[in-house]
Amino acid sequence: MNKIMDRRKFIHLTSLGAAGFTIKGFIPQTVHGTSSISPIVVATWDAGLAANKAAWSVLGSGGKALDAVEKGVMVTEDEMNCCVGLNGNPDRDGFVTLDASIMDHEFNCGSVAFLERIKHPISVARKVMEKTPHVMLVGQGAQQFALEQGFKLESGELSEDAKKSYQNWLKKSTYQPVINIERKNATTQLEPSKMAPSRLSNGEWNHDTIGMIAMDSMGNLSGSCTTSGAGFKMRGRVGDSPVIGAGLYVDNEVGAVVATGQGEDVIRVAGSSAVVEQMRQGKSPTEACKIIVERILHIKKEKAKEIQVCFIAINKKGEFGAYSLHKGFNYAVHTPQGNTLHEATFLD
Ligand code: SD4
Repeated sequence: MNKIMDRRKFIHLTSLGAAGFTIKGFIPQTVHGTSSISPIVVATWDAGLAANKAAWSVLGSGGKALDAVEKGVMVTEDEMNCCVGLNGNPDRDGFVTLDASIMDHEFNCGSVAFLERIKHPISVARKVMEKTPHVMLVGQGAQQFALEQGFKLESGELSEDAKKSYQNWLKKSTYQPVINIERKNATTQLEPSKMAPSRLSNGEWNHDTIGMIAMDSMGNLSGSCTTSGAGFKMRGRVGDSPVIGAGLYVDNEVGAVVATGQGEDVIRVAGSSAVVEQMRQGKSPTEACKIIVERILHIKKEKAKEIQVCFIAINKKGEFGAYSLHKGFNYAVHTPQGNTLHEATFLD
């Protein structure tokens, strides 16, 4: 691994179509001496731009962070091809299985894992949080609960793209989870350790999760995370996204964090919770994310080359930050000034 490069690259995209502007962490403002705080929402990857837009329709009109983070990622669950929602790549047995979690400003949280044939796992996760005494439901039980709550059972048929990818994968299948090299040509067979997100043939990282964290005008934090997980994973495999403290964590006194990348390695260090704890010790969101990425590097050593892990974080002051193991992770930030895509600082 090379020395840490402390640079921040910035991609100038705004939903307003205006020239980009640099935001180095946004400090919430007191408006006219009231307690009104400027909201902020941050989401993983470039799909975060569209998700943020939907979240902003809630936050921008004074709505709750919890509603915003649900509504935001629902866009990605609907639209994303390959890796979030029912259009995602299947497991090695040909079934799409979904993981999602949500957490509010009062330590309420809910999640679903290994959920099949339900379009919006994030909304089922919210129902788990609000309607049950539990935090997590999985598999058939999660599906049964979703149906009881009025969710529709979808056909379970793979999308056209997913069918093609799966057919390609089957040709060489040795019945191991594989890295999803390219959507059009997802045939490369690698070891189980090399799962999502994966390197594309041009060396960039593929991505397959939407994570979102937000602060509303009351100063309350919430977060959400949803994914179809690693393509062609073992049947029953669950990643970090539905694991509270790993893929997502919110402590309203400190901050909110969400992870994307190789879930197994995020779970190993209780990633999102660990980042929150660093912020509690006074670290900035970026510093806090970096410390936990370094911890993963320390554990994985040479094998860190094969995986990607990324965190985004916001603190109670509305400052945001991100860090990834390798180049290529970007994230979207929506404030009252606009919706912008940023490239995260990375270790190597
Ligand atoms: C998982 N963390 O299932 C997810 C995958 C992911 O970008 O985030 N990929 O391990």
